Amino acid sequence: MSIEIANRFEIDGAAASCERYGNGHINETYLVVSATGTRYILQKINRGVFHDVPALMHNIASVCAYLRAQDPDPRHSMRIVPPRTGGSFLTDEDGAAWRVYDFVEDSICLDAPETPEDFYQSAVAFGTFQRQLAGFPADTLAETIPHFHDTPDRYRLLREAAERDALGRRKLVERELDFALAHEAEGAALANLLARGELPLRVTHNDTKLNNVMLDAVTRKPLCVIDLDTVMPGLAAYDFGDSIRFGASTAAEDERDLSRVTMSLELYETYARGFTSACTTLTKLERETLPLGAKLMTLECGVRFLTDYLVGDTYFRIHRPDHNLDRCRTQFKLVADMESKWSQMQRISAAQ
Ligand code: ADP
Ligand code: GN1
Ligand code: MG
Repeated sequence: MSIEIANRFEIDGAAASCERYGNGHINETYLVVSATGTRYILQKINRGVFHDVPALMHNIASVCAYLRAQDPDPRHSMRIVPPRTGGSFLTDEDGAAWRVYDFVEDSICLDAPETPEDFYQSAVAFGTFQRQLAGFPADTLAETIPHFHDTPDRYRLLREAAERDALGRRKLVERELDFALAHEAEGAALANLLARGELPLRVTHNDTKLNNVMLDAVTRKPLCVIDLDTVMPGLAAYDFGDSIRFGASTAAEDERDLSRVTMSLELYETYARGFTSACTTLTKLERETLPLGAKLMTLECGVRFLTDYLVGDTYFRIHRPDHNLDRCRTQFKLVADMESKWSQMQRISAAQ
Protein backbone atom coordinates (compact mmCIF):
# COMPACT_ATOMS: atom_id res chain seq x y z
CA MET A 1 0.00 0.00 0.00
CA SER A 2 2.62 2.55 1.11
CA ILE A 3 4.79 1.80 -1.95
CA GLU A 4 1.85 2.79 -4.12
CA ILE A 5 1.48 5.98 -2.07
CA ALA A 6 5.19 6.76 -2.53
CA ASN A 7 4.72 6.62 -6.31
CA ARG A 8 2.19 9.41 -6.11
CA PHE A 9 5.01 11.79 -5.12
CA GLU A 10 7.61 13.41 -7.34
CA ILE A 11 10.30 10.88 -6.52
CA ASP A 12 13.13 10.08 -8.89
CA GLY A 13 11.97 6.89 -10.68
CA ALA A 14 9.47 4.36 -9.39
CA ALA A 15 9.61 3.27 -5.76
CA ALA A 16 11.50 -0.05 -5.50
CA SER A 17 11.05 -0.59 -1.75
CA CYS A 18 9.26 0.95 1.18
CA GLU A 19 9.97 -0.24 4.74
CA ARG A 20 9.01 0.99 8.21
CA TYR A 21 11.78 3.17 9.62
CA GLY A 22 12.94 4.99 12.77
CA ASN A 23 11.81 5.08 16.38
CA GLY A 24 9.32 7.97 16.46
CA HIS A 25 6.31 7.66 18.77
CA ILE A 26 3.88 9.66 16.65
CA ASN A 27 4.00 9.36 12.87
CA GLU A 28 4.35 6.23 10.73
CA THR A 29 7.68 6.61 9.00
CA TYR A 30 8.90 4.63 5.95
CA LEU A 31 12.18 4.58 4.09
CA VAL A 32 11.53 4.62 0.35
CA VAL A 33 14.22 3.65 -2.15
CA SER A 34 13.48 4.41 -5.78
CA ALA A 35 14.65 2.46 -8.85
CA THR A 36 17.49 4.98 -9.27
CA GLY A 37 18.65 4.34 -5.69
CA THR A 38 17.44 7.68 -4.38
CA ARG A 39 16.17 7.51 -0.81
CA TYR A 40 13.19 9.32 0.68
CA ILE A 41 11.29 9.49 3.95
CA LEU A 42 7.56 8.83 3.56
CA GLN A 43 5.37 9.62 6.55
CA LYS A 44 1.77 9.01 7.39
CA ILE A 45 0.93 12.00 9.55
CA ASN A 46 -0.82 11.09 12.78
CA ARG A 47 -4.21 12.73 12.35
CA GLY A 48 -5.26 11.84 15.90
CA VAL A 49 -2.46 14.11 17.09
CA PHE A 50 -2.40 16.72 14.33
CA HIS A 51 -5.90 17.86 13.51
CA ASP A 52 -5.08 20.53 10.91
CA VAL A 53 -2.68 18.97 8.41
CA PRO A 54 -2.80 21.86 5.88
CA ALA A 55 -1.80 24.32 8.64
CA LEU A 56 0.90 21.94 9.88
CA MET A 57 2.40 21.53 6.41
CA HIS A 58 2.19 25.27 5.83
CA ASN A 59 4.24 25.81 9.01
CA ILE A 60 6.85 23.30 7.89
CA ALA A 61 7.11 24.64 4.34
CA SER A 62 7.53 28.23 5.61
CA VAL A 63 10.14 27.30 8.21
CA CYS A 64 12.11 25.15 5.73
CA ALA A 65 12.09 27.96 3.15
CA TYR A 66 13.25 30.47 5.77
CA LEU A 67 16.08 28.21 6.91
CA ARG A 68 17.12 27.40 3.33
CA ALA A 69 17.30 31.11 2.48
CA GLN A 70 19.87 31.50 5.27
CA ASP A 71 21.83 28.35 4.42
CA PRO A 72 21.31 26.85 0.93
CA ASP A 73 23.23 23.59 1.60
CA PRO A 74 20.59 20.91 0.74
CA ARG A 75 21.53 18.81 3.77
CA HIS A 76 21.12 21.76 6.15
CA SER A 77 17.34 21.97 5.95
CA MET A 78 14.54 19.56 5.11
CA ARG A 79 13.03 19.49 1.62
CA ILE A 80 9.43 18.51 1.08
CA VAL A 81 8.91 16.36 -2.04
CA PRO A 82 5.53 17.38 -3.47
CA PRO A 83 2.81 14.98 -4.60
CA ARG A 84 2.53 14.71 -8.39
CA THR A 85 -0.82 16.48 -8.11
CA GLY A 86 0.81 19.46 -6.37
CA GLY A 87 0.70 20.84 -2.83
CA SER A 88 2.85 19.59 0.05
CA PHE A 89 1.01 16.41 1.14
CA LEU A 90 -1.67 14.07 -0.15
CA THR A 91 -4.78 12.59 1.35
CA ASP A 92 -5.46 8.97 0.37
CA GLU A 93 -8.78 7.23 -0.22
CA ASP A 94 -9.02 6.38 3.51
CA GLY A 95 -8.51 10.01 4.52
CA ALA A 96 -4.91 9.45 5.75
CA ALA A 97 -2.42 12.28 5.13
CA TRP A 98 1.01 11.48 3.68
CA ARG A 99 4.14 13.50 2.97
CA VAL A 100 7.61 12.84 1.60
CA TYR A 101 10.97 14.40 2.45
CA ASP A 102 14.34 14.00 0.80
CA PHE A 103 16.37 11.57 2.88
CA VAL A 104 19.22 13.41 4.59
CA GLU A 105 22.10 11.31 3.23
CA ASP A 106 25.39 10.38 4.88
CA SER A 107 23.92 11.22 8.21
CA ILE A 108 23.39 9.60 11.57
CA CYS A 109 20.38 9.89 13.85
CA LEU A 110 20.96 8.69 17.42
CA ASP A 111 18.65 7.43 20.15
CA ALA A 112 21.39 8.01 22.71
CA PRO A 113 24.65 9.98 22.42
CA GLU A 114 27.60 7.71 21.64
CA THR A 115 30.01 10.33 22.95
CA PRO A 116 29.56 13.64 24.80
CA GLU A 117 30.71 15.33 21.60
CA ASP A 118 27.64 13.94 19.74
CA PHE A 119 25.45 15.49 22.39
CA TYR A 120 27.37 18.77 22.19
CA GLN A 121 26.81 18.88 18.43
CA SER A 122 23.08 18.19 18.84
CA ALA A 123 22.96 21.16 21.22
CA VAL A 124 24.64 23.29 18.57
CA ALA A 125 22.03 22.09 16.06
CA PHE A 126 19.03 22.98 18.22
CA GLY A 127 20.62 26.24 19.45
CA THR A 128 21.37 27.26 15.87
CA PHE A 129 17.85 26.32 14.78
CA GLN A 130 16.37 28.65 17.37
CA ARG A 131 18.78 31.47 16.57
CA GLN A 132 18.15 31.15 12.82
CA LEU A 133 14.42 31.47 13.46
CA ALA A 134 14.74 34.46 15.82
CA GLY A 135 13.62 36.79 13.02
CA PHE A 136 10.84 34.52 11.74
CA PRO A 137 7.37 36.07 12.13
CA ALA A 138 6.09 33.77 14.89
CA ASP A 139 2.51 34.99 14.59
CA THR A 140 2.26 33.43 11.11
CA LEU A 141 2.74 29.95 12.55
CA ALA A 142 -0.28 27.83 13.39
CA GLU A 143 -0.35 26.21 16.83
CA THR A 144 -0.28 22.62 15.58
CA ILE A 145 -1.00 21.22 19.06
CA PRO A 146 -2.59 23.86 21.27
CA HIS A 147 -1.22 23.98 24.85
CA PHE A 148 1.58 21.62 23.87
CA HIS A 149 4.00 22.65 26.65
CA ASP A 150 1.37 24.21 28.87
CA THR A 151 2.27 22.17 31.95
CA PRO A 152 -0.76 23.25 34.04
CA ASP A 153 -3.00 22.09 31.21
CA ARG A 154 -1.17 18.74 31.11
CA TYR A 155 -2.00 18.41 34.83
CA ARG A 156 -5.64 19.16 34.13
CA LEU A 157 -5.71 16.27 31.66
CA LEU A 158 -3.96 13.99 34.15
CA ARG A 159 -6.54 14.79 36.85
CA GLU A 160 -9.35 14.13 34.39
CA ALA A 161 -7.84 10.80 33.37
CA ALA A 162 -7.31 9.76 37.01
CA GLU A 163 -10.87 10.70 37.96
CA ARG A 164 -12.39 8.80 35.04
CA ASP A 165 -10.03 5.87 35.48
CA ALA A 166 -11.51 4.34 32.33
CA LEU A 167 -9.41 1.16 32.47
CA GLY A 168 -9.19 0.70 36.24
CA ARG A 169 -5.45 1.35 36.11
CA ARG A 170 -5.38 4.08 38.75
CA LYS A 171 -4.77 1.66 41.61
CA LEU A 172 -1.56 0.59 39.84
CA VAL A 173 -0.16 4.12 39.68
CA GLU A 174 -0.92 5.71 43.06
CA ARG A 175 2.78 6.31 43.72
CA GLU A 176 3.34 7.97 40.34
CA LEU A 177 0.20 10.04 40.75
CA ASP A 178 1.35 11.22 44.19
CA PHE A 179 4.73 12.19 42.77
CA ALA A 180 3.10 14.14 39.94
CA LEU A 181 0.68 15.98 42.20
CA ALA A 182 3.39 16.85 44.73
CA HIS A 183 5.14 18.71 41.89
CA GLU A 184 2.09 20.39 40.42
CA ALA A 185 2.62 23.89 41.83
CA GLU A 186 6.23 23.93 40.71
CA GLY A 187 5.16 22.61 37.30
CA ALA A 188 3.48 25.94 36.61
CA ALA A 189 6.67 28.02 37.04
CA LEU A 190 7.48 28.51 33.34
CA ALA A 191 3.84 29.06 32.41
CA ASN A 192 3.68 31.77 35.10
CA LEU A 193 6.79 33.55 33.81
CA LEU A 194 5.34 33.44 30.30
CA ALA A 195 1.97 34.77 31.45
CA ARG A 196 3.70 37.67 33.24
CA GLY A 197 5.55 38.53 30.02
CA GLU A 198 8.96 38.01 31.61
CA LEU A 199 10.16 35.56 28.96
CA PRO A 200 10.08 36.21 25.21
CA LEU A 201 8.00 33.95 23.01
CA ARG A 202 10.36 32.38 20.45
CA VAL A 203 9.91 30.15 17.45
CA THR A 204 10.89 26.86 19.06
CA HIS A 205 11.04 23.24 17.94
CA ASN A 206 9.27 21.86 21.02
CA ASP A 207 10.36 18.24 20.52
CA THR A 208 14.14 18.40 20.77
CA LYS A 209 14.90 14.72 21.24
CA LEU A 210 18.30 13.62 20.10
CA ASN A 211 16.66 11.47 17.40
CA ASN A 212 15.16 14.62 15.89
CA VAL A 213 18.55 15.92 14.76
CA MET A 214 20.77 14.64 11.96
CA LEU A 215 24.56 14.68 12.28
CA ASP A 216 27.03 14.17 9.45
CA ALA A 217 28.11 10.51 9.44
CA VAL A 218 31.78 11.40 8.91
CA THR A 219 32.38 14.68 10.74
CA ARG A 220 29.52 14.09 13.24
CA LYS A 221 28.78 17.82 12.99
CA PRO A 222 25.15 19.03 12.78
CA LEU A 223 23.35 18.83 9.47
CA CYS A 224 19.76 19.69 10.26
CA VAL A 225 16.92 19.46 12.67
CA ILE A 226 14.02 17.20 11.64
CA ASP A 227 10.50 16.40 12.93
CA LEU A 228 9.20 19.93 12.51
CA ASP A 229 5.56 19.11 13.33
CA THR A 230 5.66 20.99 16.61
CA VAL A 231 7.56 24.08 15.49
CA MET A 232 5.47 26.78 17.13
CA PRO A 233 5.89 29.79 19.33
CA GLY A 234 7.37 28.61 22.65
CA LEU A 235 10.06 29.19 25.27
CA ALA A 236 13.80 28.64 24.87
CA ALA A 237 13.67 26.58 28.07
CA TYR A 238 11.30 24.10 26.41
CA ASP A 239 13.83 23.24 23.72
CA PHE A 240 16.77 23.11 26.09
CA GLY A 241 14.79 21.12 28.65
CA ASP A 242 13.42 18.45 26.33
CA SER A 243 16.92 17.72 25.05
CA ILE A 244 18.23 17.20 28.57
CA ARG A 245 15.26 15.01 29.46
CA PHE A 246 16.03 12.63 26.62
CA GLY A 247 19.73 12.93 25.86
CA ALA A 248 21.34 13.55 29.27
CA SER A 249 19.68 10.48 30.77
CA THR A 250 22.01 7.58 31.46
CA ALA A 251 19.34 5.14 30.25
CA ALA A 252 16.67 4.84 27.59
CA GLU A 253 13.33 6.59 27.98
CA ASP A 254 11.65 3.21 28.59
CA GLU A 255 14.30 1.54 30.79
CA ARG A 256 12.66 -0.72 33.36
CA ASP A 257 15.60 -0.87 35.77
CA LEU A 258 15.28 2.55 37.38
CA SER A 259 18.62 2.22 39.14
CA ARG A 260 20.15 2.83 35.69
CA VAL A 261 18.25 6.07 35.15
CA THR A 262 20.06 9.23 36.25
CA MET A 263 20.76 12.61 34.73
CA SER A 264 24.40 12.89 33.79
CA LEU A 265 25.83 16.22 35.00
CA GLU A 266 28.63 15.80 32.48
CA LEU A 267 26.11 15.60 29.63
CA TYR A 268 24.10 18.44 31.15
CA GLU A 269 27.18 20.65 31.12
CA THR A 270 28.07 19.55 27.59
CA TYR A 271 24.62 20.39 26.25
CA ALA A 272 24.39 23.70 28.14
CA ARG A 273 27.70 24.78 26.59
CA GLY A 274 26.66 23.84 23.05
CA PHE A 275 23.17 25.30 23.24
CA THR A 276 24.22 28.59 24.86
CA SER A 277 27.13 29.11 22.47
CA ALA A 278 24.93 28.59 19.38
CA CYS A 279 21.77 30.32 20.58
CA THR A 280 23.23 33.79 20.95
CA THR A 281 19.76 35.34 21.08
CA LEU A 282 19.10 34.09 24.65
CA THR A 283 18.33 36.79 27.23
CA LYS A 284 19.80 36.66 30.75
CA LEU A 285 16.51 35.43 32.22
CA GLU A 286 16.17 32.83 29.47
CA ARG A 287 19.61 31.49 30.38
CA GLU A 288 18.64 31.41 34.04
CA THR A 289 15.50 29.38 33.30
CA LEU A 290 17.33 26.59 31.43
CA PRO A 291 17.69 24.26 34.47
CA LEU A 292 14.00 24.81 35.21
CA GLY A 293 13.25 23.87 31.60
CA ALA A 294 15.11 20.58 32.06
CA LYS A 295 13.16 19.71 35.18
CA LEU A 296 9.74 20.84 33.97
CA MET A 297 9.96 19.27 30.51
CA THR A 298 10.88 15.98 32.20
CA LEU A 299 8.07 16.31 34.73
CA GLU A 300 5.59 17.26 32.00
CA CYS A 301 6.60 14.34 29.81
CA GLY A 302 6.14 11.97 32.77
CA VAL A 303 2.70 13.47 33.35
CA ARG A 304 1.85 12.93 29.67
CA PHE A 305 2.99 9.27 29.71
CA LEU A 306 1.02 8.68 32.92
CA THR A 307 -2.10 10.27 31.45
CA ASP A 308 -1.78 8.15 28.33
CA TYR A 309 -1.39 5.02 30.46
CA LEU A 310 -4.56 5.91 32.40
CA VAL A 311 -6.63 6.56 29.28
CA GLY A 312 -5.47 3.37 27.55
CA ASP A 313 -2.39 4.28 25.46
CA THR A 314 -4.14 6.27 22.80
CA TYR A 315 -1.42 8.85 22.05
CA PHE A 316 2.12 7.45 22.27
CA ARG A 317 2.78 4.31 20.24
CA ILE A 318 3.54 1.41 22.61
CA HIS A 319 5.46 -1.79 21.93
CA ARG A 320 4.60 -3.71 25.10
CA PRO A 321 1.94 -3.58 27.81
CA ASP A 322 2.74 -0.93 30.46
CA HIS A 323 5.17 0.78 28.08
CA ASN A 324 3.81 4.21 28.93
CA LEU A 325 3.98 3.46 32.65
CA ASP A 326 7.63 2.43 32.27
CA ARG A 327 8.27 5.67 30.38
CA CYS A 328 6.52 7.69 33.08
CA ARG A 329 8.66 6.10 35.79
CA THR A 330 11.94 6.97 34.06
CA GLN A 331 10.82 10.59 33.76
CA PHE A 332 9.90 10.88 37.42
CA LYS A 333 13.16 9.18 38.42
CA LEU A 334 15.01 11.78 36.36
CA VAL A 335 13.10 14.63 38.01
CA ALA A 336 14.06 13.30 41.45
CA ASP A 337 17.67 12.94 40.32
CA MET A 338 17.70 16.51 38.99
CA GLU A 339 16.41 17.70 42.35
CA SER A 340 19.37 16.08 44.05
CA LYS A 341 21.71 17.81 41.57
CA TRP A 342 19.87 21.13 41.43
CA SER A 343 22.60 23.44 42.76
CA GLN A 344 25.18 21.93 40.37
CA MET A 345 22.78 22.33 37.43
CA GLN A 346 22.28 25.98 38.30
CA ARG A 347 26.00 26.57 38.73
CA ILE A 348 26.71 25.00 35.34
CA SER A 349 24.08 27.10 33.60
CA ALA A 350 25.30 30.30 35.27
CA ALA A 351 28.85 29.61 34.08
CA GLN A 352 27.92 29.58 30.37
P1 ADP B 1 8.09 11.08 14.73
O1 ADP B 1 7.27 12.33 14.84
O2 ADP B 1 7.25 9.86 14.72
O3 ADP B 1 9.18 11.06 15.76
P2 ADP B 1 10.19 11.80 12.79
O4 ADP B 1 9.87 12.86 11.80
O5 ADP B 1 11.05 12.17 13.94
O6 ADP B 1 8.79 11.13 13.28
O7 ADP B 1 10.85 10.58 11.99
C1 ADP B 1 11.18 9.35 12.62
C2 ADP B 1 12.62 8.97 12.31
O8 ADP B 1 12.81 8.88 10.88
C3 ADP B 1 13.67 9.98 12.77
O9 ADP B 1 14.02 9.80 14.12
C4 ADP B 1 14.83 9.69 11.79
O10 ADP B 1 15.55 8.55 12.20
C5 ADP B 1 14.10 9.34 10.51
N1 ADP B 1 13.97 10.51 9.60
C6 ADP B 1 12.95 11.38 9.57
N2 ADP B 1 13.13 12.30 8.60
C7 ADP B 1 14.30 11.99 7.99
C8 ADP B 1 15.04 12.53 6.87
N3 ADP B 1 14.59 13.59 6.18
N4 ADP B 1 16.22 11.94 6.52
C9 ADP B 1 16.67 10.85 7.19
N5 ADP B 1 16.02 10.31 8.25
C10 ADP B 1 14.86 10.84 8.63
C1 GN1 C 1 6.94 12.35 20.90
O1 GN1 C 1 7.41 12.50 17.79
P1 GN1 C 1 8.50 12.05 18.73
O2 GN1 C 1 8.57 10.59 18.97
O3 GN1 C 1 9.80 12.69 18.32
C2 GN1 C 1 6.17 13.59 21.33
C3 GN1 C 1 7.03 14.46 22.23
C4 GN1 C 1 7.47 13.65 23.45
C5 GN1 C 1 8.21 12.41 22.96
C6 GN1 C 1 8.56 11.51 24.11
C7 GN1 C 1 4.13 15.47 18.81
O4 GN1 C 1 8.07 12.73 20.14
O5 GN1 C 1 6.30 15.58 22.67
O6 GN1 C 1 8.33 14.41 24.27
O7 GN1 C 1 7.39 11.64 22.04
N1 GN1 C 1 5.74 14.33 20.15
C8 GN1 C 1 4.48 14.79 20.07
O8 GN1 C 1 9.51 10.60 23.66
O9 GN1 C 1 3.65 14.66 20.97
MG1 MG D 1 10.79 12.30 16.02
